[in-house]
Amino acid sequence: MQLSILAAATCVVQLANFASAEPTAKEVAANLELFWSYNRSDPVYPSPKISGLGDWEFAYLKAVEIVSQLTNEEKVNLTVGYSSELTGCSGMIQSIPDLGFDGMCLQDAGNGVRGTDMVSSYASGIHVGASWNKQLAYDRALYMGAEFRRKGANVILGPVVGPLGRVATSGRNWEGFSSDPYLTGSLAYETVVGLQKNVVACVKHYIGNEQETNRSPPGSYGGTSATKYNASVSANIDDKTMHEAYLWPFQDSVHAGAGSIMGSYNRVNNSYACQNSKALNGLLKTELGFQGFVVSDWGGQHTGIASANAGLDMAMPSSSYWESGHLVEAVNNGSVSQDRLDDMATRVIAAWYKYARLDDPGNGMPSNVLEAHDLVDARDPASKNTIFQGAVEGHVLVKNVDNALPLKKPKLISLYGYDGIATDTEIQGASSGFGGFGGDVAAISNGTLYTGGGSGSNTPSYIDAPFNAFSQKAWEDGSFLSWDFASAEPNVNAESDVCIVFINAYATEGSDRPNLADKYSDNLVESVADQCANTMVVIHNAGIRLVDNWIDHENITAVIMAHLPGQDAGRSLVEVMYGKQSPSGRLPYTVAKKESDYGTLLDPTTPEGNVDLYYSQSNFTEGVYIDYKAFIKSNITPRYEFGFGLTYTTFEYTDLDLQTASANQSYLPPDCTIAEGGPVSLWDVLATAKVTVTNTGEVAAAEVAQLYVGIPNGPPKVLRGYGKQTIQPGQSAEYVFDLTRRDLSTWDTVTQNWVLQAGSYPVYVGKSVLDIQIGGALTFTN
Ligand SMILES: *[C@@H]1O[C@H](CO)[C@@H](O)[C@H](O)[C@H]1NC(C)=O
Ligand SMILES: *[C@@H]1O[C@H](CO)[C@@H](O)[C@H](O)[C@H]1NC(C)=O
Ligand SMILES: *[C@@H]1O[C@H](CO)[C@@H](O)[C@H](O)[C@H]1NC(C)=O
Ligand SMILES: *[C@@H]1O[C@H](CO)[C@@H](O)[C@H](O)[C@H]1NC(C)=O
Ligand SMILES: *[C@@H]1O[C@H](CO)[C@@H](O)[C@H](O)[C@H]1NC(C)=O
Ligand SMILES: *[C@@H]1O[C@H](CO)[C@@H](O)[C@H](O)[C@H]1NC(C)=O
Ligand SMILES: *[C@@H]1O[C@H](CO)[C@@H](O)[C@H](O)[C@H]1NC(C)=O
Ligand SMILES: *[C@@H]1O[C@H](CO)[C@@H](O)[C@H](O)[C@H]1NC(C)=O
Ligand SMILES: CC(=O)N[C@H]1CO[C@H](CO)[C@@H](O)[C@@H]1O
Repeated sequence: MQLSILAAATCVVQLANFASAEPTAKEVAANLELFWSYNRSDPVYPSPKISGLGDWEFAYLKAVEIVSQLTNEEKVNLTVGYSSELTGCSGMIQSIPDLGFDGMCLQDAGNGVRGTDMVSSYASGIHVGASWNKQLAYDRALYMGAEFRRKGANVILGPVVGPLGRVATSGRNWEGFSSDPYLTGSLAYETVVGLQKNVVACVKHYIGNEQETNRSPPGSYGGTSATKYNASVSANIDDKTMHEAYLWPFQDSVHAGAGSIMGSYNRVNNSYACQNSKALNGLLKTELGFQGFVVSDWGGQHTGIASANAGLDMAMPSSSYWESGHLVEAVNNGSVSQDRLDDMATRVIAAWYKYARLDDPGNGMPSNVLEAHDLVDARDPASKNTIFQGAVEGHVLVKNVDNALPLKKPKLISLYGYDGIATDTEIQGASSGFGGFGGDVAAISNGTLYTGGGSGSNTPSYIDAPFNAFSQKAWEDGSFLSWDFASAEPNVNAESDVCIVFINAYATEGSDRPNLADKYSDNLVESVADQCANTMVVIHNAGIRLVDNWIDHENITAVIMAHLPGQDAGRSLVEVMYGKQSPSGRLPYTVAKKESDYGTLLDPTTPEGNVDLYYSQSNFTEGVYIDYKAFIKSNITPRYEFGFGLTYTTFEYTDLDLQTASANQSYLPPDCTIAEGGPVSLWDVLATAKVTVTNTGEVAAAEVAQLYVGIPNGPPKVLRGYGKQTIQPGQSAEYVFDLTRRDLSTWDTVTQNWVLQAGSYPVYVGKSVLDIQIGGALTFTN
């Protein structure tokens, strides 16, 4: 059937282009700046100015008023970080006291305040993804943002929505929510809204930052293994894949009102992300109508004039290109327009004004208290339950033979594995000797893994390790604990009722993971399982962890992917293992049977061949087919599919009801008014699905109902809705899924627009991408 396009093509975004000459090899050698600006990305100039879209109007007008009183030197100071030995901030912007601007503190990172005292360690991004709980994502962000604010930070350097998880071993996948753009985007939306009640959210890393290997050139800040090559890896992404996968969660973030976006280290189409005019001026500031400021990743700026003109608004942590009068001079000689500098400063002030003025930081605290300070307890006692529940809901039960779980007051419990106890020295946000830039990455890490390493790590108030929590529970139940957390091949007490092995899979910023399953941990598991008929495995995994070396062992009765729960790791695990709450986490990624099942998406691209301007190249030729879309396309059966997770009851799905929202809405010309996130009509609800889910088992549990759609000419199933509700035994709940124009559309590269195609759209609702319980179809016709 010939598919036609409905209601499209009127929203073409007009971009003003001008071309500039490409440097010759001789010019490249002679001019380093030109060398870095070498690109194969489309030029999009001039940089769109902030316009006060939507509810930005007041902040925008206020910012214009403030900026109009500044000299160019002062404006430049708003765009360049400075360092102060007095502050613990990751980045600082100077104050302008006369105008009531206190300066700004930009602080790591998206999972909790890093590197200071009196703060909390929240569950990490991957754990939030595994919880599939939007409300919990919002609540976490609300409390977390408040901690940043109380510490005097104005900008939180998170959340992470890139990497998206294209590369299975990528070192920072755990900082983001999921390998699916829809799930990631929906949780990013809630997170941005929650954070911005207190601080500016800085959504990162824009864009195509899918690997750590060769992320930066040698010698530059954040530079890693690229010792022989000139430039960082280039993510070469076609227009359709960009829109349907990598840009998608950034679009949700801008739609949520994000005040800041961080440009990534990598290149995109051979042009550095922080000077890529197509990505910044084109996609972000024109198409998505982004009103905030773009800040470079730390050291991710590689040119002065080119980056300013391409849409970078702030350089961190400092800028040899812009400071010391360089940017002022570039404005004076016309290389950068006065408008552009004004816009840079206006965007910075507007975001600060809208979300992060600390005039009244609450609790009567001074601003920028990350500077030498009296003890400031940033924690809200009311956050306790959110931190705990966030930890509970990211646990995914993947194997449970004959109801081995929940535990029923076992008499003799034996505990094994290096991950069962806290470390003997406090690791303080995992910033030293536990990741960090350029640190050696081990596959595993001593001590229970509650967060990953590098700038996305956080600082716990305490660590409740599994051993602590099981000790407490043994006291309550009168159980006896036997333990050996040190041995690689422990001797098992033959009288054990249950043996629990704690292992982990470590990952950190700065390097990609060496494997998806390490031998030491696998041997440990097998050694215990060989001696204990009721062996359970708990994995704190900072990313995908394969289990096929032992998953079919007859003595392994239960397996939990425990992800990165934050400071309440132990008690949240006990909550689930003893059935006080039934497990409700679902995998936000696909677990393969073997590494090679990920194909070319297992490992990062590494440079090969002769060194030239183009190395290393990462061609995203698989398009949108990553994670479950790739497995389904190649007809590979995974070990545990996307969306999978067991619980202690059973659910029945009935009464799927599919309605197009109004009989004629799809024929109306879409409203092309650009709001934050793109044309407003992208969020029109075109169809609604309803389904009834009944708890047919014995205990209460939360069910995550998932809706997948087959969009004509796309992957057969893409996630386009989910909901999570706790249902009592014998009770039913209705799940309602709204499908927007964007959810059902495809990106058309010719018209440069989202288009709704005529045709039939299969709809599947189920417990995972492969466990579909009920289905139907939506039809859009001419
Ligand atoms: C990258 O190149 C592809 C292929 O030419 C193009 O479709 C896409 O729009 C480009 N993206 C950027 C950001 O330059
Ligand atoms: C800009 O920042 C520099 C470096 O911190 C400082 O010395 C200078 O006084 C500032 N200039 C203005 C005009 O505020
Ligand atoms: C790039 O690397 C090559 C080979 O190491 C070296 O000869 C060349 O000078 C480098 N170019 C730049 C601009 O750093
Ligand atoms: C303008 O000034 C900048 C900054 O000093 C300099 O890099 C650039 O070469 C100058 N351009 C011209 C055309 O003079
Ligand atoms: C874990 O700690 C033990 C004892 O301190 C040490 O021997 C071992 O090398 C550590 N292992 C790792 C992976 O750091
Ligand atoms: C399972 O555990 C029992 C001890 O309870 C042991 O005798 C048996 O060999 C184990 N099975 C395997 C396959 O190792
Ligand atoms: C990536 O694509 C470019 C342009 O088509 C091609 O020259 C290059 O060989 C490809 N690189 C890899 C590693 O496939
Ligand atoms: C069809 O569109 C018209 C014009 O927008 C509107 O008044 C009418 O209510 C719509 N009909 C339905 C069934 O939604
Ligand atoms: C190879 C290529 O496409 N290079 C482009 C680099 O950017 C300039 C504009 O800055 C374009 O004119 C070139 O075509």
